[in-house]
Amino acid sequence: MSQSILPTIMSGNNRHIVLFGRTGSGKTSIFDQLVGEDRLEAEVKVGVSNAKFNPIVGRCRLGHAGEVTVIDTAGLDDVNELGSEQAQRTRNIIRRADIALYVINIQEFDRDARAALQRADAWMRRNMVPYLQVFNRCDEAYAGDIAKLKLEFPDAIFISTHTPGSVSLLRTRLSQMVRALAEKENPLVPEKLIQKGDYVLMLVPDSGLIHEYEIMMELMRRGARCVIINEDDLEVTLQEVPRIDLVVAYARSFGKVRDIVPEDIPLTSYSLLYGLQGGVLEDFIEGAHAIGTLTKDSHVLIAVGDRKSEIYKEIGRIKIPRAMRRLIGEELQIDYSFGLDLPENLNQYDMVIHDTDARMSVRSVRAHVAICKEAGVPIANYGTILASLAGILDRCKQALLPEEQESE
Ligand SMILES: Nc1nc2c(ncn2[C@@H]2O[C@H](COP(=O)(O)OP(=O)(O)OP(=O)(O)O)[C@@H](O)[C@H]2O)c(=O)[nH]1
Ligand SMILES: [Mg+2]
Repeated sequence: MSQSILPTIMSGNNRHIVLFGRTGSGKTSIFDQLVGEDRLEAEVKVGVSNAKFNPIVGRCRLGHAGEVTVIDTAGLDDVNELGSEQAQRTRNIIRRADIALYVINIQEFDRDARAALQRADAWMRRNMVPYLQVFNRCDEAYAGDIAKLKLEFPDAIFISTHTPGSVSLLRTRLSQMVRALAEKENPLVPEKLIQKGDYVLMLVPDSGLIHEYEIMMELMRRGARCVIINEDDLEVTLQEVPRIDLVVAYARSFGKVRDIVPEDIPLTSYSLLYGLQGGVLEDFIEGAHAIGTLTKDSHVLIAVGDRKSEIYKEIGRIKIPRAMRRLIGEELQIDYSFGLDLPENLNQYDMVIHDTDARMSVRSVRAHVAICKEAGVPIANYGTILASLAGILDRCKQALLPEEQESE
């Protein structure tokens, strides 16, 4: 599969379930049964039915949990396998998954396979991917062995693709897992940020609402009253409207807005709200603090999802580099990466700044945060960097993550 197909299959709002595991464990057999029964669309068969090098994608309906995307990957004998492009690609797919299935051939569950499972387990936890251990080929195993393993791995599922009905057990389990994900999801507007009847001032550009619309609708659903204005009208509106409980601005206008909006009115941005929803805002805030450690010899990477996006052209290309060089030194080296994958050589950077692209799924953003954490490189997004450059990072943090809430 060419790299360019990956973004297509890995974006979109469907939940993604990835099958991975050692060679011959039965991933493709499980994939065929999950997808085959209720196939809604033929998979992207680029390498023609060969998952050796190409992930294969299909869709499957999981009862109440709705439609999910299922991805079959090539055998990966050890999740920590280095050096191979295929292993790297598989890891990147797993990192973006909502749920991963680690498929184990129960017949070959020897010491070596156990050690591989432990490494996979540690890796999955580090990358924050919910996963399920699937012991396959149980038709060939002794009942006593299965019973022992069930005690040892109480959360695992034991199936066989050769036994009719076995995969429906897996479907049921997956459906539960998918529904549990939805329950854990953060709301787009945090519970305590606004109350019914609050007045929210929303700054929007002349070009009209696009992603702001989603936040506005969420505010309205929660009973807030939204006043939508152009940035130039901020000062006069603040005087005319008797009460404002929240201001949602563009992070790029923080520099202007911070002096106009009184300190006691919470101030935030669209990108900060999206970061909070994705569960990565705290990481981004921590990453943005690293600005204070940069010197003129530092090396910064701006990771951009879509090089054609207006936000990148305005913020990533011009505004942030200019402001950072003014602060740190003209010599500050800034590189760019494009697309869904971060470059391999992350270690050489002192900081990664993540593009705010609403088309990039929460899954991808989380994966990037996990990858940077693993590499020990601070990662921020446009919103937190712009807040930091405007000197209001703490103020923005206080609005969305007030101290007293953290201990709850
Ligand atoms: N007895 C038995 N054989 C199975 C079962 N599931 C899969 N197999 C067989 O195991 C072999 C490998 O299965 P695949 O589904 O291709 O395994 P895979 O994990 O996709 O293999 P790679 O893609 O090469 O890593 C095939 O011959 C399958 O027919 C099972 O539940 N019981
Ligand atoms: Mg296969």
